Amino acid sequence: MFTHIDYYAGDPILGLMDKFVSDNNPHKVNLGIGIYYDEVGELPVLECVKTAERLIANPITPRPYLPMAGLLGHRVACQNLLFGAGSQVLQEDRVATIATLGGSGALKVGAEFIHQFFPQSKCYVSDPTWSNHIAIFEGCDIEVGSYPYYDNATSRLKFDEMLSFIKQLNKNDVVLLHPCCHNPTGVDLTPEQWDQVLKVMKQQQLIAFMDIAYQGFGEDMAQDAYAIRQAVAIGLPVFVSNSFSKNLSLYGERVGGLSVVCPTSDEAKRVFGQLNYTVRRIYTCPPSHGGHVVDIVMNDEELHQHWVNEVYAMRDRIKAMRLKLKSVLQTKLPERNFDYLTEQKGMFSFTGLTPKQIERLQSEYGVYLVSNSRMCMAGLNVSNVDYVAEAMARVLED
Ligand code: KET
Repeated sequence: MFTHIDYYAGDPILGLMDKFVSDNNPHKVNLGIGIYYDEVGELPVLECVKTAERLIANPITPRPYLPMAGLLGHRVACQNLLFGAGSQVLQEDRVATIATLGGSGALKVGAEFIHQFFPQSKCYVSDPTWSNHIAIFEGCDIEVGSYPYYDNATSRLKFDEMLSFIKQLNKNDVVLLHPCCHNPTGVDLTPEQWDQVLKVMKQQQLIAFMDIAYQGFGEDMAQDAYAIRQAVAIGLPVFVSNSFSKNLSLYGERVGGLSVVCPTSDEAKRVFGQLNYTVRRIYTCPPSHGGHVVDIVMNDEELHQHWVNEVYAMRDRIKAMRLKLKSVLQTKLPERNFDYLTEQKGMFSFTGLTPKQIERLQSEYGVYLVSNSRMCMAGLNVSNVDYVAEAMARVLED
């Protein structure tokens, strides 16, 4: 009965995690999946989250279904973070926001919505992008293409090509953008470049879909949302998927949000209703635990500030590891240029290592990178960075 079903080859990122866990190499280092590990290689529970957990557990309360859109406090938290508390667009009630199952859930609900209400729209993703972007949109029967983004030869942005490509797209086509900490390359646009891209998108009447999974890991909370806020400022239709997996270290709780910025508050109501209905048809409502954590941490002034500081500490530790890895590699291989390691932002660096070199890192040294050469810098720490540098230098030398 099921023999016509193909075996699933596994996910290029999640599959790597399983392989890493079963590796017996005592020196193994996981630089695959985008997870932040602390200076001793542990997955942290943020202090602000611990406080929220204590409040939730005392007393233990009943668990009713949540509204389809999730908790109001969760939704407000997403809005304030993305658009700025008290911003004009929020005052005008023009943003429809629902709580979602992580950033992935937001992408899925957003893509379903686009497929239903803009059936002619194609979606364009950066080349390269997070592989699940393509899978999620194609999974909603949307045709996916790609726009030029990263130049392997120079480790830089192909900005002019990107801009001219976007200039020839059709009305209502969707352009999926990473407002900060581009996954997988770590190469972001400058504010001036964003201004130009968004202006062209507005002229062409395109739809921006901004996927922000690393807010706070690039520059700061506001600067990382620059592209989103600028798109709103020039009146571009914007979908925003945001994730709290990384910046609240709540990966398994599946917390995120989907926001759609509309021209009027009446349209925002219509969109909000249909987003609710989309959720109802797929999973009815989000789970409550993570939503409560988000609500408590984000909407209490003191806890919120504590959280921001904790995110910036994670960001700064990653930056320090970038510097350290670069300086060790530079000493070992002075003829090569490793500037890209400190120029790229967020959790990832695109190393340009070949599939063979990546395979050797894994089998000979237990150092795991994604096959597209992406390295998660947040897996480095003072105890393993020299080992990783040595392993990289060895495979680069041969
Ligand atoms: N968007 C981007 C850009 C992203 O990197 C991830 C996760 C997500 C959305 C999903 O967020 P979540 O809230 O977990 O649903 N990326 C890492 C994990 C993964 O592949 O699922 C990664 O790239 O390693």
